[in-house]
Amino acid sequence: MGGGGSKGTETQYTYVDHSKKRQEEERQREKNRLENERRARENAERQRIEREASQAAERERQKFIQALERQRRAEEEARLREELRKEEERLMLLELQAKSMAKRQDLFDYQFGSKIDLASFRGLDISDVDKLRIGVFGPTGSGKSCFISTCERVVRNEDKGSSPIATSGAEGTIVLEDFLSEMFFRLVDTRGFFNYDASEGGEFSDILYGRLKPGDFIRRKEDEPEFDVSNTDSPFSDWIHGIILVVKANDPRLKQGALRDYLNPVRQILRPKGISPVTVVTHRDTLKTQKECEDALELASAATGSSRSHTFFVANYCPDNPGPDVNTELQVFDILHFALTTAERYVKIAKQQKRNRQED
Ligand SMILES: Nc1nc2c(ncn2[C@@H]2O[C@H](COP(=O)(O)OP(=O)(O)O)[C@@H](O)[C@H]2O)c(=O)[nH]1
Ligand SMILES: [Mg+2]
Repeated sequence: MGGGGSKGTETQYTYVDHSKKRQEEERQREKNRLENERRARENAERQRIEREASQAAERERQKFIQALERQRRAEEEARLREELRKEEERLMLLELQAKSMAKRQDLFDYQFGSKIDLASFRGLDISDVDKLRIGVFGPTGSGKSCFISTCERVVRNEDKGSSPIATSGAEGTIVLEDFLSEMFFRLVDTRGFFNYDASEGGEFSDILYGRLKPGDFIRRKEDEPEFDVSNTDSPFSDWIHGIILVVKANDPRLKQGALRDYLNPVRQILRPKGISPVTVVTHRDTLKTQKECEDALELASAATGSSRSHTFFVANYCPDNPGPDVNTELQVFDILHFALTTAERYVKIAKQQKRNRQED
């Protein structure tokens, strides 16, 4: 049974050894796998480097954009600050200009007695006070004419004054002249008292009591006699009622105390009369430090006998300060206010003295 039919078809097996080939294939696969892994790693690494580089570039770009933005904002803030500063400056200037305009109007509206209270003149005859004359005295070249011219421009709000200003250092004023005659007060320009001596003492009194009149030549020893100064007293309104003494901030005699000696006779004449002078210090622009400025005011006050509260700097309009300048305007209005106040006080004293004499 079984096997009979298959007797003739015996299966034959041939043994073929494939193991070497398989090993080889296996090795190749492993090599390929490793190669692929290596490539993948390299790729990943390259991508990582590229990613990091692009991230760094992006960070740099962002930094740059932020820096630009910061700069733009800083510039914008600076521009706004500057605009604000300019606007504040403009508003401040407007405020000062309004103040100056109001003071100018006050000066035009000025009525005698408004500074020290008209009531204090009760019982005194002031009917002849139809003007106040403020004499402007000081050494030649101190800036008297320049100061008067500055006052004219400030009061009239004009571009030009009319007082003759020395340009060569020589004496520019040889006549006694009233300026701002349209106002209740006038400023009287005088010849400089450079070499003050006894004859000038007489001249000073002649001016104070109105014996020297506007337009009169002030006679000096070296001049030809022009006219005789009468010794009779002139009307009260022709007297000098207030005094402004002008000194130069950089006058060397200020430091040496020589100006104090030089002005001593002026102080001696003014004190018993009851005229307290207002002092104006010019040429402030020639001083450099705050200390120099304070010293100049102190020395000027000592030289003229004005109290410190009646001693002022003024920046005269001159080639170095052509103006108009609102600060100069306010300085001038301040000075004129004090000059008018002291003039009213002097009128009161003079009128009281007159009444006392009459009562005696
Ligand atoms: N730098 C400067 N120069 C001034 C000032 N005031 C006056 N001056 C000049 O000083 C010189 C004498 O001025 P002036 O008014 O004629 O003197 P006065 O002799 O007292 O009448 C002129 O050249 C003016 O321009 C000032 O405040 N600063
Ligand atoms: Mg002069």
